[in-house]
Amino acid sequence: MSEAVIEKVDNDGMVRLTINRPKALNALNSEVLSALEAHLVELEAHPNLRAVLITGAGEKSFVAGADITEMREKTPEEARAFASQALRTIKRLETLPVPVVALVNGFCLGGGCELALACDWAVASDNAVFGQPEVLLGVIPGFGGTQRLPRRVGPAMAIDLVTTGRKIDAQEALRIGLVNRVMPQAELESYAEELTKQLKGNGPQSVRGAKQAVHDGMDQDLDSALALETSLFAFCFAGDEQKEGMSAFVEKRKPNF
Ligand code: DAK
Repeated sequence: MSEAVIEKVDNDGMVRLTINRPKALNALNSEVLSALEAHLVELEAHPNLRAVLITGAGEKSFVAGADITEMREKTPEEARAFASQALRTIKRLETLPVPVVALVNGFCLGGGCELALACDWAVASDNAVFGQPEVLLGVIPGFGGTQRLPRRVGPAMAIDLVTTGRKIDAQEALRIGLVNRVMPQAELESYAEELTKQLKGNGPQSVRGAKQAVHDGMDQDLDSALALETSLFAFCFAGDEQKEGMSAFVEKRKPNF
């Protein structure tokens, strides 16, 4: 498989994907998108997948956007095909049944910000820079930014960002809810380790169920979403995880999921 995306999987189903084009600040070209999609297709079939972390190679950039050089000469038909490939790939990431976390280690612009928005949450290094600067290039966000950004930060802030194209720092991204946490770049690795440890300690089916309830419920009215939660909650009692988790509590020991 192409080295444009590097995958590391541990024995417990924790996966790390690294967008690997550091000389171009990990800009998303067709090769990167194809490689990413190929990894995601494999991960969709992984029987014991627990979580996915996604980051960019090097210390300067998560992803500095779609590849402008590659896009420059595209016809409208080619632009549509490129956007379709990106939308499909990003959707695959978003709909993985396990938590997907962006470790944003620098520039997170345009398609990079849209990639981070498809993750369940994002954690940023304090040097990270966010933005949807497409209007500066004569286009609009094409990888879902106009739709996922307002859902995460609200329409007023989203329209501000997509029409001015202004860049914001990690602290502002934290304030508006674009990222969950900000930390020195040197601490991103220990965060990843801590998160991995934490998720490994939890019931794998419960973690999947909790994500599903939030995701699927967001698209429904409240009563339907609450009914969905009830079904998923009841389903927990059909498997071993609930018995082990609650027995471990009563027996004052750690659960063995
Ligand atoms: N594409 C291609 N190459 C890029 C790039 C990008 N997005 N970003 C950086 N690079 C390359 C630079 O060209 C440079 O390459 P060399 O000159 O060394 O060969 C190398 O990475 C290092 O970049 P800089 O020398 O510029 O580094 P600086 O630290 O000075 O500046 C920067 C870093 C991130 C501020 C700057 O590189 C920059 O402004 N980059 C562009 C950021 C950007 O505008 N991103 C959004 C791209 S547009 C669609 C509609 C829209 C879209 C897609 C589809 N459809 C409807 C189909 C648009 C999506 C976007 O993401």
